[in-house]
Amino acid sequence: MTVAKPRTRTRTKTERPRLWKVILLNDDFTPREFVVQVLKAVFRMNETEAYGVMLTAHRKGACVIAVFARDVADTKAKEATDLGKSQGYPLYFTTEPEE
Ligand code: TYC
Repeated sequence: MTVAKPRTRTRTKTERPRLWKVILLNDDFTPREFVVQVLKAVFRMNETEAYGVMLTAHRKGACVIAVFARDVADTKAKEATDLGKSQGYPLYFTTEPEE
């Protein structure tokens, strides 16, 4: 008697963890130059990159800054938001998962 060997194999899928976007939100009070300083300090941007991101958020209401692992995104968003808060500004960074 011939016994057919099963031809299906089970593969363990390890999906990569999703990356999280850090998003800068515009407000009417934080000085432009302060936003640029925070972007340079927390996200290691140069003047040109930081100015461009600040201007996009200013004009469009929000701007995606970068993507990180979730804990890094959350930590950086909080650190940057806290820098604004320490100077009395409502500057706000939020995070959301990439699709
Ligand atoms: N809109 C602010 C102003 O006119 C500057 C600003 C830009 C604030 C971007 C926040 O995410 C921001 N002073």
